[in-house]
Amino acid sequence: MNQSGVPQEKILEELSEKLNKDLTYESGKILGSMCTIPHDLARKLMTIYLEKNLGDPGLFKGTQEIEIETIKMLGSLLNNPKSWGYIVSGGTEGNIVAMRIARNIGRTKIRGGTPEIIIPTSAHISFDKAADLLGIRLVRVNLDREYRVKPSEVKKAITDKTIAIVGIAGTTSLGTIDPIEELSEIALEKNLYLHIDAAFGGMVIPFLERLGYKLPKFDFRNQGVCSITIDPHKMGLAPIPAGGILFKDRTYILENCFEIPYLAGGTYAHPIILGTRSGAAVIATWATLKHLGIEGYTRIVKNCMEVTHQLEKGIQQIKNVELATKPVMNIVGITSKKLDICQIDQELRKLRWALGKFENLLRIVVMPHVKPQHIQQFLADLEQITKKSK
Ligand code: 0PR
Repeated sequence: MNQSGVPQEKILEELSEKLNKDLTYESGKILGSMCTIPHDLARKLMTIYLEKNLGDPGLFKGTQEIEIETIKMLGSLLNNPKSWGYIVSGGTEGNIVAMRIARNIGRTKIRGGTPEIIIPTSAHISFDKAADLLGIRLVRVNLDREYRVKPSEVKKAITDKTIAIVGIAGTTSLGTIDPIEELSEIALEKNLYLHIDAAFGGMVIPFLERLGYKLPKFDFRNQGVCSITIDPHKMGLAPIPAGGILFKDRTYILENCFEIPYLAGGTYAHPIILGTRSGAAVIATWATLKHLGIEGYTRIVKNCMEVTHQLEKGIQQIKNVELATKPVMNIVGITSKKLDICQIDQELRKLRWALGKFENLLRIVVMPHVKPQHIQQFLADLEQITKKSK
């Protein structure tokens, strides 16, 4: 820090220079992100209510009620009005919190040894973090040709140390949806905890269903599903930080809360990781969900799918690159049998296109900031690059 402080105008000048290096969503160049420009209403509310702290909800009872209402809205979207949960810092925290609850419930059943959870090989890195933090062993199960976990392999992977199964509704790399109905059957039969990571898909699939897409039931309609991660700060147009973790009902958390007795607002017991946390993000999420409603989100998802189909068709017309799989939501994987995908990515980056890069594919997430003209330009650049590559 400097001794005498710097005038505000100078700070703003310096900032604008520094932040010039950032890519912007408006430029259309950000094709590999699951985040986007938050809704205007959310932006406004974030600044107005910046000081609200849900780490001490007794001081902010109104904000706490708003969190409960937000969870109710997400719960009804996931077909369970009895859901109980929290707006958390993101999908990572949601998954870690769910794995902790699963471990605490499961470890009484396995009588010693390292608890195991079965995850698809497509699972997000947050499960590695959870396993490391919680002393859990991950058992990874392979995918079928459409990049969905194989229920028969899940069944085979179950041991007397298994405490939970994870299914994904909207995988990080390709947006595919695991056969959750079958996973639910297995979980019920074997009396195992089933967590669904719908961090991305949770704010997409319900609207695709309304648009007539035939997709597997991924939510609490399956009796075996115990918890779901669903992030408003991805396709929900909420500001960061706004993840969501929902449990089937309150009983899952009752025995698994940390109690903080000394708070100014009174005792608070909760099972999440953060202490001080943003009330403004919760208020902004509540407002965005309420304002857009089912119809608003359905429209947004419909637009994203139209752009997704434009991209899908465009890729099919470019020689030497292929779709990794037919997109099930607004995530598209590009692979190549002939060309080096890393090299293509490097060339795209020179033109400032920012895609996600996985082992053997490039990922595009067609978020609301990605418009038809951006895709048109991207496809033209990709075609040029593939012509030059060997
Ligand atoms: N579960 C799934 C299925 C995810 O895809 C992600 C994030 C998470 C959980 C964790 O969510 P948080 O990042 O909110 O903790 N997936 C993106 C990814 O890793 C996150 C992301 C977002 C990456 C924006 C880049 C980016 O620009 O690809």
